[in-house]
Parts: sequence; structure tokens; C-alpha cells
Amino acid sequence: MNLIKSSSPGYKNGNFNPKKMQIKSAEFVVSNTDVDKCPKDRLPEYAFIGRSNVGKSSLINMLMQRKHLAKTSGRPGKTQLINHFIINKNWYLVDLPGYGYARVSKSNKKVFQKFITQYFKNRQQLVLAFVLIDSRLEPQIIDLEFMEWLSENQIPFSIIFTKSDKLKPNALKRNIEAYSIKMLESWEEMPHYFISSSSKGTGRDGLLNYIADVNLQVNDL
Ligand SMILES: Nc1nc2c(ncn2[C@@H]2O[C@H](COP(=O)(O)OP(=O)(O)OP(=O)(O)O)[C@@H](O)[C@H]2O)c(=O)[nH]1
Ligand SMILES: [Mg+2]
Repeated sequence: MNLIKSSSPGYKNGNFNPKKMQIKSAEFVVSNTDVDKCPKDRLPEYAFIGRSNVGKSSLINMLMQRKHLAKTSGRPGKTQLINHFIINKNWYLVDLPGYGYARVSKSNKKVFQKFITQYFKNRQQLVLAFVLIDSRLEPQIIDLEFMEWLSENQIPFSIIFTKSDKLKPNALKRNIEAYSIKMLESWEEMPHYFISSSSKGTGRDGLLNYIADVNLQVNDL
């Protein structure tokens, strides 16, 4: 497969809102399994997706500086629903269940429970998915397949390498290089990526500024 499409067209590189986004409010709105029951307003939203236990819910809490906004657990499979959080009353963060925990079929379309697939395919307000990848691991087929699936479905995404506090800077660099080499076997370019640590706060400013910048570009959803 030749994946030549840019992962996050129009949102790439620089041009960030110079003013750091301030988080004034972050509130849980609704949990469900039905994309038709997700909030109806037309605010832009950003979904966090990745393998179970990769740190999606923890990252949401870190970004919002709220310890218990999203539920986290050391055991995989904690988040089971589509969870909407409204931020600053004008955009949504969405915490999703992880993949790769239950035994799954090789076909990446069967990797997800149906409602997750429906969410990604039908949610018009979704402007960007953040695909979280454990920075300690070598490239995992399930993550690579998922990103291919996003691309096939024309869903823009960026990567976040999580848990960067768990390895030394050189090892982190090596792992990201290995990831890049692997992805460039089938992608024209390495997707835009971030490095995060929820325990240390790494990546917070970069991610929030990025979202602020994209929000400015998608005012008329
Ligand atoms: N050291 C470290 N631990 C982390 C980090 N992010 C998450 N964790 C830990 O990893 C575990 C899983 O975190 P969650 O945020 O619940 O992961 P999740 O991706 O939401 O998991 P599911 O909801 O089960 O799919 C918890 O024990 C977290 O404390 C990080 O950046 N650094
Ligand atoms: Mg979770």
C-alpha cells in the first residue's frame, strides 16, 4: 500500500497561535456508545485514540491539569465509552476506549468495536485524531494498521509518543527514528508528531498551542 496522503493536511508545522492556550474550563459532558447521541453542536473536536493503557485518559488529565477528569487505570480496558469533555466552552476533547486489549482479528476494520468505527466514520465535528503510541515500544502492527485505516477514511491525525519519562533521551530518540523509518516504508512523510509525559507535563504547551491553531482554522465547521 502506498500511503501518500498527508496525515494532517493544512495543519502542519509552525504557524502556531503565539499566545498559549489557557484552560479556563474543562467539563465532562456525556458518555455513550452511539455516535448519533454525541453532542449536536458544531464545535471542533479532537479524539484521543490508541492501544489500551497507552495513556489516553492520563494525557487528557495532564492537558487539563485535572487529576480525575478522565478515568485512568493501571489495568488496560478502563475507558469503555465515547467520552466528551468541553473545553473553554468552545471545543471538545474526546476520550475513547483503547484497541488491542481484547483479542482481535487481523483485519484492522474489525479491530474496533463497531461504535468506535462509526464514531470515526460519521463524526463530522472531528477535526483531528491524536493517535497515541507508547514511546517505549518498537513499531506495532496494530498502530500502523490503524493509521492506515484513518488515512483510507480520510481522517486527519497526528501522533503522540507517550510515557517519554520512562526512557532515557537517547533511547527515546532511537525509538522515534525507528518509527519514522518504519512509517516511511509506506507513507510519503512521517506524520506530524508530539512527545508527551503525563507524569512530567511534557508536551502540554505544544499540544495546546497546536489545538488552538487548528481551532482558528476550522471556525466554520
Ligand atoms: N510513567 C507514566 N505513566 C503513564 C503515563 N501516561 C499514563 N501512564 C500510566 O499508564 C496507565 C494507563 O493510563 P490510562 O491513561 O488509563 O491509559 P488509557 O490509554 O486511557 O487506557 P484505556 O482507557 O484502558 O484504553 C496508568 O497506570 C497511568 O498512570 C506517562 O506519561 N508516564
Ligand atoms: Mg482510558
